[in-house]
Amino acid sequence: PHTIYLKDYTPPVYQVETLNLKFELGDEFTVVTSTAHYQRDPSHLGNTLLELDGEDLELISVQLDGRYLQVNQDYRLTPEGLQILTMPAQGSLEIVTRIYPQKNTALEGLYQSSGNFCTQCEAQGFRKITYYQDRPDVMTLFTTDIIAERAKYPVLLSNGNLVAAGELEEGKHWARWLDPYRKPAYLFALVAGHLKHVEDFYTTGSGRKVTLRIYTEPHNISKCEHAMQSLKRAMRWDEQRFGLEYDLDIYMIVAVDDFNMGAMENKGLNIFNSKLVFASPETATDQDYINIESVIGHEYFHNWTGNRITCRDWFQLSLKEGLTVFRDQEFTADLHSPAVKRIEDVRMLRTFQFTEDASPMAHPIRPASYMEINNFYTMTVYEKGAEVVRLYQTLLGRAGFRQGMDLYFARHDGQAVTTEDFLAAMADANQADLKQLQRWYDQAGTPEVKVTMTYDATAQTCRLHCVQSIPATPESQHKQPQLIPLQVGLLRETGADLALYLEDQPCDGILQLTQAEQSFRFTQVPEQPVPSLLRNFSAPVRLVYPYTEAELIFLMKHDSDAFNRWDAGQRLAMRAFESLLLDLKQGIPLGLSHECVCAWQVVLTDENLDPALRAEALSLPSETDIAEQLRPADPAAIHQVREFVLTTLAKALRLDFEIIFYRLQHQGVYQIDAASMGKRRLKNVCLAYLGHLDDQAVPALCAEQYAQANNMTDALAALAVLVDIDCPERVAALQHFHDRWQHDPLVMDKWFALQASSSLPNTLQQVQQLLEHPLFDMRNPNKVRALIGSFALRNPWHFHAADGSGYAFLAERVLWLNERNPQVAARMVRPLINWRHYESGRAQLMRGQLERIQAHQGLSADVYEIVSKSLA
Ligand code: HT7
Ligand code: ZN
Repeated sequence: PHTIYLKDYTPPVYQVETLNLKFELGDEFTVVTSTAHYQRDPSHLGNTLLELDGEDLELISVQLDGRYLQVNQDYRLTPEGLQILTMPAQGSLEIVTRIYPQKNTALEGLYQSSGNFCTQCEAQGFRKITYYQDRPDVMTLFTTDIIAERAKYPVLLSNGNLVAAGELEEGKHWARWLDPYRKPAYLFALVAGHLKHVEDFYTTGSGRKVTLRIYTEPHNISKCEHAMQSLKRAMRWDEQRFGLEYDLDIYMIVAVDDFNMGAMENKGLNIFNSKLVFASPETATDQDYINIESVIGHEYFHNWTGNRITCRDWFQLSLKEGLTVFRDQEFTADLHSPAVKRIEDVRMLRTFQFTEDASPMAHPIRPASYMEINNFYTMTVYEKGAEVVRLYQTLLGRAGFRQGMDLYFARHDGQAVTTEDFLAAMADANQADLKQLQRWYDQAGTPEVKVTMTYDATAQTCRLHCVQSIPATPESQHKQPQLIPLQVGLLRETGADLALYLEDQPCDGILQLTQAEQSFRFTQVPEQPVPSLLRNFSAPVRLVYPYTEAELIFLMKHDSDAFNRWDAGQRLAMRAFESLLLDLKQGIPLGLSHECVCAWQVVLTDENLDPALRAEALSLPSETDIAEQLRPADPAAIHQVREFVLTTLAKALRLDFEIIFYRLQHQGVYQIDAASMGKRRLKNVCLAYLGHLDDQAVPALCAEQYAQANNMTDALAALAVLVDIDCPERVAALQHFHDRWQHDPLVMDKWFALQASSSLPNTLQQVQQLLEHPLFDMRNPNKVRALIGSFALRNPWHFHAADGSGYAFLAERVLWLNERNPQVAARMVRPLINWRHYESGRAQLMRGQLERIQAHQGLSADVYEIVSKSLA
C-alpha cells in the first residue's frame, strides 16, 4: 500500500457533464454500462491521458464516441484502473463491465444483503461498480436505468426522481431514475429487492410537498414509525435553525441488515443499517430510540452539508462529517436535554477520541496523508471535528455562527470545497480574525491546558494563569499554540456566580487562549472564589487544575454550569481511583472517604435535579477511561478498585438506592419522552449499584424486573446486572431472552453483546462458544460488533487477561475478517493499538499479536495501515 498526500492534490483534468448508468441485475453477475460525457478543462491542451479508477471489475468493452477502443492501443488496464491514452477535449465514453455482487463480502460497491441488492459507495466503492473518476471533486448529473427480474426484485430504486418504468420480456422490468443535482460518485445509490415501504409526507416551509418513504423487508414494516417521525422532526429543525429546506420531491430511506457503518446519506436515497431504523418498545432501548433519531437527523442534514456542498478531496472529510455531527448534536440537544446531550458527547469523546489522539493512529481532523481512506472515518474526524465546529459557535455566538453558515451556502452551493473555505466564510461573515483556528485542522493531539489561580485579597483581584501544550503525535513533534475558548465562572462561598470583570471590563466568561502561556486578571473579586473552568466543555482539551477534594464536592453541589457539576464528580472519582490504585500497589487496605460517599449521596437524593443528570453523575468513569488517564495501565487492578468503589457506594447508600429504585419502579405505559427516559435511566443506575451487593435478593429483584418489563430498556438493564452474577436466574433469563427473540437479529445482537461484556470468569470461553451459535454470523458486521467488539471494547478486564488470551482471540478474528471484509477487520484491530499504554507484560503480549497480524500474507491495505503504524 502506498501513502497519498494532501500536498499532492491536483484538480481533475476532465469534468463529466452527464453520466448514464445501466444495471442489468442477474443471479450470478451484473452488467454495468456507463456512458459519460467528458469535458476537458480548457487550460489543458492536446489529447491527454484520462485516468479512471476501477477495482475488481471485468471489462467487456470501451467505446469512445461510438468507436470500440483497442486495449494497449487506445486504452490500458493498470492495477488502479483504466487509462484512456488519447482522450480528446470532449467525448462520450461507454464502458461495459461485469461485476459479482453476490460474491461481495466486503460490503463496498454493489452487494447483496438478505437477497436484495444495495450499494455503498463512500468513500471509494463506486470504482467497484464501473471505471470512473472516483473522486468527490468530479460532480455530474446521474441517470440510472435498472433492469431486473420483477418477481425477485419488484422494487428498483436510485437517486433523484423516478422518471420512467416499464415491463420487459422474460418477467423482467425496468426503472429510470434521474437526479437533477450534480453529485460525486460516492453519493450514488441503487437498491433492488423485495421490499415494502411506509409512506408519509412533509410540507416544507415554502409549501412544497415531499413524499417520505422508508423501505424494509416486509416483516419489519411495523417498526419504522419512530424513524419516520424523526425524519420529519429533522426536516422541520433544519428549516428553523438553519433555514435549510429539502430539495427533491421524494426522500427515501432503505434499511439493510448487512452494513459496514451506521448509515449513508446518498442523495435522496439513504441506506441505513437496520439497527438505526427499527424501533418498538419491546425491541429497542431508550438509547436505540435516541440513536435512531440522531442518525436519521445526521443523514438528512448531510443533504446540505455534504451533498449540496461536498468535499474537494477525502482529506476534507471533516468538512462534512464534523459539521454534520455538530448539527445532529444540536438537533438532539434542542429536542431533549442540552446538558445530558453535552455530557454524553463529552463522555464518548474523552473515552474514545482522546484515546485515539494519544495513539499511533493519531491524526489531525484534516489529515495530511493516508494509505486507506476508510481508516479515517474516525472519532477524530467526526467527534473532534464537531468540537472544532462548536468552537466557531462559542466564539461567534449562535447568531454569528448562523451568519457564517448562510455565507458558506451562498458562496459554495454546488461546489466541492475545503475546510479553509468553511473557515473563510465564518470569518468573513463576522469580520472576525479566525486564522489561528486553522491549527485545529492541522495539528493532532489533545491540547492540555494547565490553569493555576492566585487571589489577592487586598487588591481584590484573581488571576488565572493558563499554560497550553499539545503532545507530540506521529505527524509532528512541535506544536503551535491553538485558539482555545475557555469558558469560566468564579463561585462565591455561597455557591453563587460572581459577576466577572476582566481588568474592570464586564466579561462574558469566555477567555481566548492564543499563546502558550497567558494570564487573565479578574478585578472586583471580593472573596477568594472557586473557579469553574472549561464550562460546557468549551474546547476539546484536557483541563488540569489542582482542585482539592473539598472544592470538587463544592462544585458538584453548586456550579451553575450543569456540565461542570457533572465533571466535578468525574474528577472526584478519578482522584479516588488514582489513590486507591496506589494503595492497592502498596498493600494498603482500600477505603473511600466519608466526604466522597456523602457527595454521591447528595447527588443521588437531590430531588431538584433532573433524574437523567443524577444518573449521569452516578455513572463513574469506565475502566477504559481510568486506563487512559492513569498510565501505564494495569487492567486487573483498575477493575478491582472500580468494583471496590461501586460496592462501597452500594453498601453505604443502599437504602437510598432502594428507595429511589422502588419509587421509580412502575411507570405504567411506556413513553419515550425525555422525562420518562430520565427516570428509567436513574432507576436502572440504582439497580446496577444494588447489583454490587452480595445479597441473594438481588438476582430475584432483577429476574422480577426482567419478567415484568414492558420495554427493552428495563428488560436489558435487569439482564445486564444478572449477566455479572453466577446464579440460576441468569441462566433462566438468558434462555428466555434467546427463545423469545431468536427470530429478531437486532435483538439477538443485544444478547450476544451482553454475554461478551460479562465479568464472570469464563467469559472468553463463552464468547468462543457463541461464535458457533447458529444465529451468529461472522459475515454480518452487526454480529461482529456485538460479540467481538463488545468483548474487546466493553470488557477490558477479560480482554486484557494477563495471559494474553483475549489478545490472541482478537487477532485470530481480525485475520479471518481481513480476507472477507477489510473495513471491519481494520476496525476490530484497533483495541490492540494502544499497547504502549499498558504495563509491560500486557504491552508485550499486545505487540506480539500485532506482529503476528503484520506477518500474515495477504494483509489488506486497511489492516496493514493500522498495524504498521502502531508498531512503528
Ligand atoms: N458518510 C457516511 C460514511 C459511511 C461509510 C464510510 C466508509 C465505509 C462505509 C460507510 N458507510 C457510511 C456515514 C455518515 O457519516 O453519515
Ligand atoms: Zn456523516
